[in-house]
Amino acid sequence: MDQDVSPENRLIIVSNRLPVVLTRGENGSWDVRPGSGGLVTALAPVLRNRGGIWIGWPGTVQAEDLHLEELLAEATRDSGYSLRAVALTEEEQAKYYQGFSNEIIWPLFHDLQSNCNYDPDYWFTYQKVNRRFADVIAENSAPHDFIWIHDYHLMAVAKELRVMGIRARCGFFLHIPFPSPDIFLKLPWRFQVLSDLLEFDLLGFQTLRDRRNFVQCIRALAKEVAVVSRGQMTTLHVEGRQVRVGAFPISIDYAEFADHSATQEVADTAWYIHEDLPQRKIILGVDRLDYTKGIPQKLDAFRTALRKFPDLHEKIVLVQVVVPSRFNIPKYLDLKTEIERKVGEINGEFTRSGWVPIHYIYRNLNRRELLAYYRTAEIALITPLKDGMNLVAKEYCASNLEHNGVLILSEFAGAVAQLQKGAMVVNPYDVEGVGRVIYQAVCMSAEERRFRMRRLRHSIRKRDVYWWVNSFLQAAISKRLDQFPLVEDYAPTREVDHWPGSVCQAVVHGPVADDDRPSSPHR
Ligand code: ADQ
Repeated sequence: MDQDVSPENRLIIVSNRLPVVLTRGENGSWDVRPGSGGLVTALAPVLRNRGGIWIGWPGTVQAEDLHLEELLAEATRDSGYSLRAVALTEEEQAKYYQGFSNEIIWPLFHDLQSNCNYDPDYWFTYQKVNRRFADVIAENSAPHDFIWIHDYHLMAVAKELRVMGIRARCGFFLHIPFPSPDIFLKLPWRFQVLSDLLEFDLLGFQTLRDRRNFVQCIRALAKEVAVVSRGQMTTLHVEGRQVRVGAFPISIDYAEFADHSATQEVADTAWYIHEDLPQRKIILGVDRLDYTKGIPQKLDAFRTALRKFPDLHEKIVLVQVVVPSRFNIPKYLDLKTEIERKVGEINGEFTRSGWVPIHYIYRNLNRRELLAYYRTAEIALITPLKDGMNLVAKEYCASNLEHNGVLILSEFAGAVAQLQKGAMVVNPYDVEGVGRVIYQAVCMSAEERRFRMRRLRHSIRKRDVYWWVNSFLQAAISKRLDQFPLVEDYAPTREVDHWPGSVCQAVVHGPVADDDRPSSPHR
């Protein structure tokens, strides 16, 4: 087995945001806290103790504001990896992050083209900022490192590295969906974005559907590229190079969710939640404030269920948690207003003494509260209009220790590919259909609930976040996670199933220490 521990064989993760949140206290001093959200949840545990580097934008601060390097070193003192900051001006943030990433690529790749704002200045700044990221990578990497770039904010980084003469292997994982050619063709910079992506050595997508969409775009727009598909992997032949393209469905640290949910503090919190809602079944929604998550449609479906099935009255409560996100973009503020108006209307129509049908929570929950809701809710209602994966669906199942929960899941969430056999799959646009499924879920027998939930938990346990990282690294560089150098001696291991079929080792970590969860760092 190749146990190459050369310091040059490190894993370098690059994402828009560093996995920390910096906030300024009242006395002007800075506080550094670990971040949360899909990407961090997935990657922080697996980098731990591996001497890698994470490169990203540190947050709201300007680089000159503080002793950034010192603070970042302090923040990762015990983490086993180091952080390097990419400094960005406010204008760059506005045009590259809010602009190109979140007003063009985000809506377009989620099939919501009418939400796009194709400002040419955004594209110009996007390229400039991708170059800045490439500069920081170039300063911090060595030829044999593996550079793993994350998400749609950084699609041009490999191209910029190649222009600088950096030849280190680069992989890219897209956390959001990749659209079909009909939609992708709308992008004014479609040729440049595709050719930038072709500079990576490995391209990873969430689902086979995303991979297929990407390959179809290549066939339509880059006719000189030869496409060879074999088994799970497609290989693109581009000017004498090979670019491999695969589907790697991201997942969660299943064991950590299951273990933490089993703790007394979570059980106590769950008990109090139900104690306050006696005789009610809790239907839980947990979504970032985002128009892709289908929150207004979900509320309409809930209203339909209450109108059509009066026997549900006083028996169910929808707890809708909305996690604040992207406040600077006007569409998000409009969405918040729309959600709050609908919640008010529905509660106004149905509330009676002792029963308020919707409990609306607009804030970050701490981890204990979130797990308590997962653990105690009888039904999870997860109905995005489109979603790369949706980790909440998997977290809910991992935390459902009593096997009595029902997962209602949108057919447009990436997670459905893996979870369709145990979940009740719905079309989020079909409010009557979702209303009916809510009713069926409430009436479902204990036996069927148990059968479905066992299936769901089994499939998530089998393909957890370690499986995901191992699959990607194996495809990228024929290396497993445990073949990266350790900076500490101890590393308890356990076996995980490995894609595409072999068995390998993954490190078992302690609970993620992020009790007070700030908003997602890469969002
Ligand atoms: P997101 O759009 O952020 O991620 P999701 O996959 O659901 O969506 O992840 C949300 C994360 O936030 C979960 O890990 C959850 O635990 C956390 N969270 C939820 N509610 C919270 C709360 N109230 N307080 C604090 N944290 C909370 C993007 C893509 C997804 C893809 C992920 C990972 O849009 O489709 O699944 O990346 O690739």
